[in-house]
Amino acid sequence: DGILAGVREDLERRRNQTSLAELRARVADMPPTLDPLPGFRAPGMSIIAEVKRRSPSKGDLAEIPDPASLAAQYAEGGAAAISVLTEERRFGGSLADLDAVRTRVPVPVLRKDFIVDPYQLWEARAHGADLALLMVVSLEGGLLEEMVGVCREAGLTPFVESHTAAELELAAKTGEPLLGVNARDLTTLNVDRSVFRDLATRFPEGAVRVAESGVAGPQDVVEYRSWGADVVLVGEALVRSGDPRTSVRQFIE
Ligand code: IGP
Repeated sequence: DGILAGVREDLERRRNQTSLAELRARVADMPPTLDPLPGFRAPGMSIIAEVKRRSPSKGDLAEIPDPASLAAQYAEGGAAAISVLTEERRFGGSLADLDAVRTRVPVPVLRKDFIVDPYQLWEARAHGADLALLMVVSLEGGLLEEMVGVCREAGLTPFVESHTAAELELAAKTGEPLLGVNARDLTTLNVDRSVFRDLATRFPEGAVRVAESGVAGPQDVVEYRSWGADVVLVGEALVRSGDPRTSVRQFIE
């Protein structure tokens, strides 16, 4: 598939510049990661606010000259965590964005990318991430379990994303508590929030239920909450709002 081919090519280029051993040595000298789960489990709605410049479905979303400042405003508005899209070709992100955001916010930071190789997890950790996205659809044949194990070894909280009932079942089998359902179908790029509603009852007991994509305004957050979401991940609506701090605040209320 097109996105993954580019992701793998970019990853091999970076691997040639910085070895896994080098990354691991850097991580060994870093402070421990932040645990996002207490914030996500706190009463009321939690928001993961995303730094995203572009997307394959919408093209250019926003110029973000200073991702750290955007993230700081998200955190001031009360975001429980910040998501940073690091994929370069389709989303216009980078690991530099992750570094920048890490230095500016006190809340946990998620590396959002197409993560298919343990190298990317050590890289996430070395660049300050506390969480890493694991998409079930791109981690077949035991790779999901392996990647969950690498997350744990690196001190990262895995955030396991599904889009179908079959994927959510595989996600549940990992035993991980932080599970998301993306309302966007990544093959058609179509967003349908009822995908979350229909899967909401299939999360395992005790999981933190994250609804991803398709929030245009506070009423959509309220709807996701009525379907059982503990956390909502919002990108486009926040990067396009003129006032990200106030927007996050309105989404939580
Ligand atoms: C945010 P939105 O519709 O609020 O901009 O969506 C987020 O859910 C979306 O960026 C996303 C994503 C992904 C992007 C969810 N899962 C996996 C890339 C890869």
